[in-house]
Amino acid sequence: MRRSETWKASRRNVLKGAGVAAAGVSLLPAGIALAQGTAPSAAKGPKLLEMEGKAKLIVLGDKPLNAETPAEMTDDDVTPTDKFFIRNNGLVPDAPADAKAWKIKIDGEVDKPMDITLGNLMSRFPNVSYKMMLECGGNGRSFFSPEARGNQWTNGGAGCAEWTGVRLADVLKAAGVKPSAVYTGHYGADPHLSGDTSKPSISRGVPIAKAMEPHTLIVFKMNGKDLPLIHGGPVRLIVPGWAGSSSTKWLTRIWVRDKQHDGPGMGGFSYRLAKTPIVPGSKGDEKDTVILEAMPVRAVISFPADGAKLASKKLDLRGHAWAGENEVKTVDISTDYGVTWKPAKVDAPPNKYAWQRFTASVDLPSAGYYEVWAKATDSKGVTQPFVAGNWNPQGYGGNPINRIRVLIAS
Ligand SMILES: Nc1nc2c(c(=O)[nH]1)N[C@H]1C(S)=C(S)[C@@H](COP(=O)(O)O)O[C@H]1N2
Ligand SMILES: [Mo]
Repeated sequence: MRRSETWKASRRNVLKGAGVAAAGVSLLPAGIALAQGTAPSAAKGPKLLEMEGKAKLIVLGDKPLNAETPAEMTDDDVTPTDKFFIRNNGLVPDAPADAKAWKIKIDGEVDKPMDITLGNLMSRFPNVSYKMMLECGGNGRSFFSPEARGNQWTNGGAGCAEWTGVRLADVLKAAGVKPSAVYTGHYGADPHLSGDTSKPSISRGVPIAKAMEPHTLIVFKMNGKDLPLIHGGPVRLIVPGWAGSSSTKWLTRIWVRDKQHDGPGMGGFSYRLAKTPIVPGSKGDEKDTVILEAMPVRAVISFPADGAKLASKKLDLRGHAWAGENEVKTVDISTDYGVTWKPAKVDAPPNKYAWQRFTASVDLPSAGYYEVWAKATDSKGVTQPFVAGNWNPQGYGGNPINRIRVLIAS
């Protein structure tokens, strides 16, 4: 049995403990966090998703629906569709009666604007499949102190599925990209939260170079099956390695722009980082922000579960690590609160933008309480900080070292 017994009275209590995140990452020592977890208000625990075809993900919000994958549910090399996180900004549109007749418009800075059906798209352009990360820009937000605005993702706003589709570059080349093209603007069919269908719930885009990258796909299959409605079916974009918000679900239009796109989700503090560090908790100035593009380096332990009670001092640790545009070079493990580190074994990714499995054999010196920390370093030498740094009002880029707690039976 892969899942380990949980020794805490209730893991949920810990999840809900005042500002204490699931993986125990907090400014407080974990022992204190556990004690706080017994607060009466915490007794209810997180709400778990009840949806056909989906596992019991942790619901972060109902309207719009947002749900994250608990770390111990991320142990698969390819994230099964039922375990994949959900992030919506608006409402879920109705499923079309005929998926193949779904239309996508390509217009703006192209020689031959087109309206192409999904059926045509599938047959006209080469179909390709890659295992690629999709990660919400807000993943890790809960680790910021003071709290940043938005869904309090721990590390579960990320997954690596196998996506099948056509290259956006092939479609744009067929439309003839003009030299004036600098950015894309993406639109989906989901109604705004208000129910107003004339107002996009979100409309982001990417620089034309990222749109033309051979891994940026218009996708119609997830893990070999028709893309489910909740994940943007029948057709969506996957812009791998970058904030998930540009991977538009229910894709209806790609507007090729002669300037940076300015749809909802491009301005204000949305998907933006502070250009120069600002005081945590301060208001900040929109003018001093830059667009969040690639996601930062992160390792997440998938086995054992946080709070596992283990019989042996020797544990076989597993997890995944990824790094936006870059490859993960090393993952290091510490069992003494970051004083000493030992390298884990890191597998090569099956293709660019896939997460990488790491494994480590950890020998703990005695029975009792331990924390196991995992830290990834990417091909550029960039590693994870001990705490979420570079605070910004909407909490992007929070990627502190991953921590789990284990209790070794005596
Ligand atoms: N049309 C549309 N596309 C969207 C969104 C949305 O609200 N509407 N959410 C985006 C965000 S913020 C993320 S992180 C991913 C989540 O995709 P998933 O729900 O399949 O995990 O979809 C992106 N695409
Ligand atoms: Mo997102």
